[in-house]
Amino acid sequence: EMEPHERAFQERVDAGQKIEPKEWMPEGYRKTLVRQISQHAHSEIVGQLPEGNWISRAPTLERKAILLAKVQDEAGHGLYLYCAAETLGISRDQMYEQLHSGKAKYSSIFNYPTLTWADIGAIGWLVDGAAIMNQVPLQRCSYGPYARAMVRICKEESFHQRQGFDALARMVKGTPAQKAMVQDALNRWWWPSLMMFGPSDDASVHSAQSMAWKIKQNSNDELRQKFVDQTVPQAKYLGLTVPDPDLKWNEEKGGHDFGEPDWEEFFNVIAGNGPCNAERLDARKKAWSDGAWFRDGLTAHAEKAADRRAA
Ligand code: FAQ
Repeated sequence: EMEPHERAFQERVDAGQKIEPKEWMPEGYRKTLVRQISQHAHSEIVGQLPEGNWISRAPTLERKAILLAKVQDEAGHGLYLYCAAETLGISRDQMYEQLHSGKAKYSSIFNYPTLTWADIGAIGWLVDGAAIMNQVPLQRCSYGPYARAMVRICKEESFHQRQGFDALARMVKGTPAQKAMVQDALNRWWWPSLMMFGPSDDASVHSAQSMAWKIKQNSNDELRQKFVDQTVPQAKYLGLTVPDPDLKWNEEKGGHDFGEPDWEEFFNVIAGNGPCNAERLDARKKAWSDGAWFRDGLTAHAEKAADRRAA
């Protein structure tokens, strides 16, 4: 029952060809990409806030320089991704409007507070670690501009992940209080990091279609499993305890069994009711209104320049 256009499109996707801007695509494909890429962009932009909170309080000049660079990278990723979404016919103003009105989501993880310096290490280690796990397969996404954006972004995320692990590796060798601070950070960030991969497969409304279109290559649960298997030995190396009593190695499946994230908490956070949702959105809305004079100035300048050219 597929239309000829749609069948030809699916055949190209199945053959592993990239779809490029302005080529014909099903409306649902375009909408799914706008949703996912814009949410991804918003995540990078909102994701600057929890870490930005610590730039002025980093413990050394070196750590401060590293954190500044990381947060700037995230701004770059956001702008890069907004550009990728714009190729699908949505404007940046429309995307901001969707973020500010609460219509567009951003990653649940950024609605948790950064209470200590160890949280900054934990974000690099766990949050960037989860982001890489999710984004490496997106480099093979069927939509060319998104796939290509992911290549550079993944390289930078690897640096972010290592700097976080390095910061924590230093702290766990410090005083007992420093080590306890790292364990506390792991306790608070572990489950929210697992939630970054989205709801369990049976509750994931978009996965089947997105996988058929090769926007996603793996299911949410597959990537969550890979993340647990990769991260548990790293926690062990740091001498930390993963806060999951059900966590154990399963020889038969060659992976870990682990507990169920608190899905009620997850759905509550993505509905806008997490610990920092209001604070994050207010910060973004304030940045938007504080920048109004600058946008107005740019527009006025562009209009004058156009008038001069016309005259
Ligand atoms: N948070 O049917 P599915 C970063 C929503 S990394 C909020 O499974 P899908 C780097 C989902 O949108 C973080 N909402 O959806 C960084 C949908 O709602 P909708 C950003 C979530 O799309 C590190 C509903 O639940 N990375 O920023 C979440 O097939 C450190 C049903 O879910 C990306 O965005 C969630 N965790 O799969 C920056 C990666 N999970 O839209 C700063 C690209 C699900 O119908 C510091 N995105 N939802 O209203 C993806 O891979 C996918 O969109 C998933 C969700 C896997 C997130």
